[in-house]
Amino acid sequence: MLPHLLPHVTAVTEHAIAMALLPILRFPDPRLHTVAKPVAQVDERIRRLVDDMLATMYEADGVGLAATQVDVHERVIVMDTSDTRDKPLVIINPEIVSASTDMLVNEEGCLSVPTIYDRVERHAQVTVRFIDRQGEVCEVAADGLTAVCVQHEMDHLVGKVFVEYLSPLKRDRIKSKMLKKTRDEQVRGR
Ligand code: K1U
Ligand code: ZN
Repeated sequence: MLPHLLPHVTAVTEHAIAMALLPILRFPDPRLHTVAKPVAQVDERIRRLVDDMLATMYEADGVGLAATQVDVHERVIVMDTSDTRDKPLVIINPEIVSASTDMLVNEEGCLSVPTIYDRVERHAQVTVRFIDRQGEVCEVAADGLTAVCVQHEMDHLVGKVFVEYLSPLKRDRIKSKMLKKTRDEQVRGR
C-alpha cells in the first residue's frame, strides 16, 4: 500500500501506524447478510477502519469495498473508480437522495464472489449524501461505474450480494462453485 494513494496521510514518519489488510468474507458466508448500523461518530476507530479498508480494496484490485465484506457491520464504504487509482472516496452513512428513472444493465463483479461476473440493472445516475473521513456532510452526483459501484456497495450494507439479482438456478451454481473453491484453497493451504 503506497502512501500516495491516501492523500489525507500528509506525512509518513517512523510513528506512522501500518495499515492492515483485512480478510474479505466470501459468498455464501451468512455474515454477508447482516444489516449494518449507522456510524454514530467519525472518530479514530472509524478512520483506522477506513484506512485498512482502502488498503484491502487496492490490494485486491477492487473499485469498492463495504465494511460488511470485512465483517464490520457499520455503514462505511470505500471506493476508487479512477483510472489512475489515486482518488479514494470515503462514504459513511450514505443515503440516496435522488435516482434517475432511466436504468442501465452493467456487468458487475464482487470481491466476495471472486471470478463471477454477471449483468445487473441499476439506476443510471444517483445522487448520494454521506459523511466523509473528516466528518463533513457531502453530496455527490454519480454516473457510469461510480453510480454502479455505489449502488452495489450500499446493497452490501443492507446485507444484499449482487448474485441475489440473478436467477435461483444461477445463484445456486455460484454458491456451489464458491464452496468448492474455498474447500480447494483450504486443501492447497494445508
Ligand atoms: O463490492 C465489491 O466487492 C467491489 C466490486 C465493486 C464493483 C465493481 C464493478 C461493478 C460493481 C461493483 C469490485 O471491485 S469487483 C472487481 C473489479 O475491480 C471490477 C469489476 C467489474 C468492473 C470494474 C471493476
Ligand atoms: Zn461486492
